[in-house]
Amino acid sequence: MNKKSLSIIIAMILVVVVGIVLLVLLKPQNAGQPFSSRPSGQTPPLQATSIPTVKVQGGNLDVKLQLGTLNPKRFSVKAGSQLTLTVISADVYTHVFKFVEPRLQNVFTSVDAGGRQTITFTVPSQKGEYVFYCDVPGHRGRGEEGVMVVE
Ligand SMILES: [Cu+2]
Repeated sequence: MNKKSLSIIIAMILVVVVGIVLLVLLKPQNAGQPFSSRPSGQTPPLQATSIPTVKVQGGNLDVKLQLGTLNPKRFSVKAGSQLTLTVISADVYTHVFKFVEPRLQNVFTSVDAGGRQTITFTVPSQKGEYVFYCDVPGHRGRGEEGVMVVE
């Protein structure tokens, strides 16, 4: 095999490799990503569109925690109202209910496996979204996270 044909073969291999790389890089766009059909500039948060919002009735709400999830993931409540949360461990693990918001740090409870605890507090008068989660290491990352919508 002479030098010329060797360099032709190398050039062909390069073209094929570059072609494959381009295919791999471009494929996701051609296949169409889940949100590519959404008009640009309109990107509501994922939770707002895909997770139903449970409206709190009568100032009481059960929140069930279990490894990897909690229910409801999103609830709405009136600003400044009194809310009693019944936090339930729906599996064989201890869970810890907690808000991210510094002003809600007192709204906090630990529940033993299969147990329940109630917490009553005054919902903030400031409208907005307040994230709550399970504070047991590793649980929030598995999906034990939700949003209280104050409206
Ligand atoms: Cu947990």
